[in-house]
Amino acid sequence: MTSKSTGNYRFPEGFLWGAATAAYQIEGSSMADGAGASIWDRFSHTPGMMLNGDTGDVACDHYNRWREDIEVMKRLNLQAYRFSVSWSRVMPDGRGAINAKGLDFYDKLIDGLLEAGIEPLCTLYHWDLPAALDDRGGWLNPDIADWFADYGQVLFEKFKGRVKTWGTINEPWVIVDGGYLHGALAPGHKSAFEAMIAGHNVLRAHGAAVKRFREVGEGQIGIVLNIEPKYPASDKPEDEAARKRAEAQMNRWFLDPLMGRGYPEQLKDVYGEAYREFPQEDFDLIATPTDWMGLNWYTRSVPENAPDAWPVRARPVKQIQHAHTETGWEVYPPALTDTLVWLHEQTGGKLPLMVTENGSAGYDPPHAIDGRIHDPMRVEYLKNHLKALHDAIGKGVDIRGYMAWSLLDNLEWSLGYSKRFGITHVNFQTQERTIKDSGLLYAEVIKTHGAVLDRL
Ligand code: GCO
Repeated sequence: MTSKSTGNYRFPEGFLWGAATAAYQIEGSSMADGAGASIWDRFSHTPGMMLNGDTGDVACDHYNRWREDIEVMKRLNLQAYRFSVSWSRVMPDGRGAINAKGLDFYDKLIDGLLEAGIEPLCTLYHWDLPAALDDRGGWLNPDIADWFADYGQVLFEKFKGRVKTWGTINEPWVIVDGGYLHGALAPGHKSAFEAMIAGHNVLRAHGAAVKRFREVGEGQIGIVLNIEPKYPASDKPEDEAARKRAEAQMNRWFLDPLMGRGYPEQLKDVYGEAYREFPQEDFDLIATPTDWMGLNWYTRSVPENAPDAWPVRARPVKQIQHAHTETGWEVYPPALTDTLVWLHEQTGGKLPLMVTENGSAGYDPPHAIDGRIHDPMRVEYLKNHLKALHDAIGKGVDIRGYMAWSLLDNLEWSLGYSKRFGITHVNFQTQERTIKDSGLLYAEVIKTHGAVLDRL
């Protein structure tokens, strides 16, 4: 508060700086100590589903190296760490019996973080559904709302007073679009009929967990959405209609019902005969008020009308004037500002927001060179997105924190280890960690509350 820096990019007092990961992407040892399999264990062991046949069997070996990883977090000056719990580690069958050793892993991790002065932000679900629940229909089974709330209760009670900020579900859209509509992610289904139902049950499960949290939990709870803003490709009416369909299918499908507005009308046009009506009581459950919302943000898109692109009938136009990351995603930082302003408006202007993921895949080498990893593209990306984030705060958006994706290079889902998003490099042969140039910059940003950005 008494700092002398008057830099434009100084962030508000109490702004929380951290980094994020997800269980299956980093932990490894997914079957250790009595854990049950998840749909990602199954999917990654199904030939042809993963690039290069990669699996999460070892990943970053975080299950064994979490102490070392907390040391990395300290060197990065992190104030917070967003991680997810593997449901089937804690409840091998997804319901019923608790695996004490699995729960103990997170118990120790949380204590270790608190000891290091790092605030744990806990996500209940980051895509690794217990395989035993998938055998009962997974997200297609309406009972999953209760299973999820019961699982949540185990964590709410166990970590009460230690975890203060909770996230229910990470990116409903990706769970459904990847897992049930296009099939590129576990469980690998391809059906619009299923997607409508799975999406609805993901939202119901979120609502049921929030309700349960109010009964037995303590702290703040919210959901984490990925929003990729849709910019106009032209002023042709058919492109504007395509833009609206894309926005409805990717962003408003989940945001609107959470805000009590039901499904956006364009969803009917997208899903046609697969579109379903659901009872009002479901929508009431889904709109159970939360304390905050997380935004995962990577890029924007510029969709044009494309009648053959199933089912949205829109296809992004490549913006060749801008850089693209290694995943082919356009680098366009002003869209982060726009998205935060939009989300602030869409959520009624009162819900605190947090950027729960933001980052980029770059062309990093497999091993450190002279003890360093130079990642100039990621440095640029980080710097410019932090400035864009600051601009949104300047426009009056209530943003409480920023979690870089990711603490570590890790398993990028079906792309395996081919894409590196870390601010810390992982040598997957030796498991050696090296903080990248982007991580060094981030540590400096945290130390100076953003003021270092004035010079960059
Ligand atoms: C996500 C994902 C991460 C991905 C990242 C990069 O929540 O989108 O949670 O798991 O690794 O987004 O694609």
